[in-house]
Amino acid sequence: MFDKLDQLQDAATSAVAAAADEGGLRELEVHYLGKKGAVTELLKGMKDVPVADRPRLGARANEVRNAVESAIATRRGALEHERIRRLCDDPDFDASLPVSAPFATRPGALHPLTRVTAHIEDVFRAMGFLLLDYPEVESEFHNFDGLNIPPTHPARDMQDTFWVETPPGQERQLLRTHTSTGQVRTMRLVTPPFRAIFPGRVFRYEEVDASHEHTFHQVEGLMIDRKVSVANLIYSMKTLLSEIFERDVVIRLRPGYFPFVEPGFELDIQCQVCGGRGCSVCKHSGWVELLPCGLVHPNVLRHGGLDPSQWQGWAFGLGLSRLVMMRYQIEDIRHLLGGDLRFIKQFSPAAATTTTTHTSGA
Ligand code: FA5
Repeated sequence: MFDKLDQLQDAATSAVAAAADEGGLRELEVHYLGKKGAVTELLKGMKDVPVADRPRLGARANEVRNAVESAIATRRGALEHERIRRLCDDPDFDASLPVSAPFATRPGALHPLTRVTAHIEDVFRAMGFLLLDYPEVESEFHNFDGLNIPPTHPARDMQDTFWVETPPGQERQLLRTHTSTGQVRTMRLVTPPFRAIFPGRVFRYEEVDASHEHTFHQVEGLMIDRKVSVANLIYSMKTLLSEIFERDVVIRLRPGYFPFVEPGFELDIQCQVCGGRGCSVCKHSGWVELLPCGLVHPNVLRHGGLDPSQWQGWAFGLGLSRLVMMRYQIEDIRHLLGGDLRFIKQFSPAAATTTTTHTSGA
């Protein structure tokens, strides 16, 4: 068997090296490596080999397969090279001619989520914020307990969770339901005072509609200092919104409940898709929940290793996907991650100046 494998490798590599064109090469590939190819056929004889020799034989068969595969790749490259050389030598071939329509390279467009994220990062970097990145698969502690949400707390039901299978005895893992997972991480990582943002993808096991996705994006903001105020928080959020929208947008602030802030607020924006008249995005209310925020709860500071009598903080959790919808008047959140290129193409630099409502078919 070992001799047969040696012979097979020699025969295959010589035949491949002599293959005259791509068609011949493909035939050899099938002949030697295909499902019913020579290597597989030879291995059928494995059952007659003593059990002790089988692992060595298997390893040798893999070597032969790899050697033939690599010979084919080398020959394919050489044939392609020859083909291009022949083309270039052809006096009728003009490499400077423009490419005809179906083959022309089309300029790409940045996804609106990418554009707005980059813009937000610029705005906050200019205000001295750190830019941090945290895992999407998270511990239960960083997503819940560290944020003052113990297992029995009803707030856990506010965010339906995708749990990750975890071996018994290990801390439970999940797909983070919000970017607030970075709060305790940052407090433990960076010496205060500091300010930071952490944008990212989050996941929730919930029903999808025009304004709810199971996978969406948020940007968390966190500032820790000796003395921080709600006024400072509101200033940062207003700066963000005026930079992104480049015009005044109508907002409203109302009390909001989150176990990890006290007091907590909800900042809503007037729906930019319908101008506040009511549509499926704002559930006919004229308002879209965008930017919950508040002063960091003392228990969260403690989990972060900070003494609440010395340090204070504020935090916000921007609904980035919804901000993008408002910014570009996108009437259904499902377009964002739907992968339809007709949608993304509308955001090419030339198309970005339009103010029409964006749909996947336009
Ligand atoms: C949170 O996720 C909190 N972590 C926010 C926070 C951070 C509060 C810091 C206080 C301090 P909420 O579940 O409301 O809160 O989500 C925040 C924002 O994400 C919402 O205002 C909304 O804009 C967006 N959002 C929530 N669920 C979805 C969804 N299914 N699809 C798209 N966007 C969503």
